Amino acid sequence: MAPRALITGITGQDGSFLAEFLLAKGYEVHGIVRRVALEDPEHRLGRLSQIRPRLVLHAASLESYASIHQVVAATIPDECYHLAAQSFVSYSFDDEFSTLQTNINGTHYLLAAIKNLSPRCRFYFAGSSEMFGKVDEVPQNEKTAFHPRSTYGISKVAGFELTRNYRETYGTHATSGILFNHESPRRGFEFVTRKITSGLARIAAGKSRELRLGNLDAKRDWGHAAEYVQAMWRMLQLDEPEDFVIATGQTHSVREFVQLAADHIGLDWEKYVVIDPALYRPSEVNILVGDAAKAARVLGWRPSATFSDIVLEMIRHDCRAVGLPDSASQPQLV
Ligand code: G4F
Repeated sequence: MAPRALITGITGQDGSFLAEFLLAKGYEVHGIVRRVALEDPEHRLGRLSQIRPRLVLHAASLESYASIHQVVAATIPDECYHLAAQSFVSYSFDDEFSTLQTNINGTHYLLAAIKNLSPRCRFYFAGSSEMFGKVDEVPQNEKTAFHPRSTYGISKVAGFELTRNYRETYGTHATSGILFNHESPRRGFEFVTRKITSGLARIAAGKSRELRLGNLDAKRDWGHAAEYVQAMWRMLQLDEPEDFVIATGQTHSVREFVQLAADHIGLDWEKYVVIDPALYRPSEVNILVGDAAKAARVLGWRPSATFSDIVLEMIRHDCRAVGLPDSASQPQLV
């Protein structure tokens, strides 16, 4: 019988890559989505359009234990990938309460439902490098202390601790992946990488005159989302659950990202990028760079996409989306 996976956050960047990956491996893939997504599939299920007929989608809310219980009871999954969250760090400064409530309770509800209804199910929690926050060592590994700088980071630390607690207390096969930033052309437009590539493409196409950004000096370890979801699956194949850092080990500033994307289309970015103090965060995570040696050793997982591969894939995609010819023949706008 095909193994059955349940994915929360299946409509997002990671969820859609993971669903494709698991289908290719012969899994029966179920996903939890909001009811509104089923009512407006064109807009809300866009990333799943190619695989939609092969998925079983369930309407439920991570804010309601009853609805989570119902889906877990109906599916009795072998593996559960909990990716859903309020995942935009900036928003967590605007609404601390809902970020904490949704992210912490959602994880707790799912763990409790699995413990009660499907105790042999293997559980993956999407931890985050934001848990490290104000880092006390570079690079960060599984032993680095957490010092989150936002309620988003705090909610992820709480989810990480809940996951560990279920593993130690109830024997749940529960794992946290501590994933550093991971991008692709499916990234949401609010995150800085996609904001940059879509914004520059619109400028190059004459559809926009400026790109407003915040802190260009922040440094992130950016990998490719399609590779990172494979690490999630590898974690759940271990006999004994353990936590893993997933990262490239390279860090680059937001400024470098802008520069490389703009260079690719021959745009003098300094003429178009406006620094907007309102986009600075009240507390910033200045530098993240991960050490994924444990993942390489235990999971045999290694990233292959480089920073420049990712930037180029995204800028080329967004240029095509606004009707520009492929990069080599971009107009020079300097
Ligand atoms: O792209 P970002 O919004 O991602 P951030 O905050 O690093 O978080 C992402 O990665 C985490 C770790 O894996 C995830 F847990 C989380 O869910 C999310 O996927 O911002 C990156 C950096 C920040 O330092 C920010 O201050 O870019 C800086 N930045 C500068 N200008 C901006 C902007 N970020 C955004 N979103 N928009 C700007 O205009």
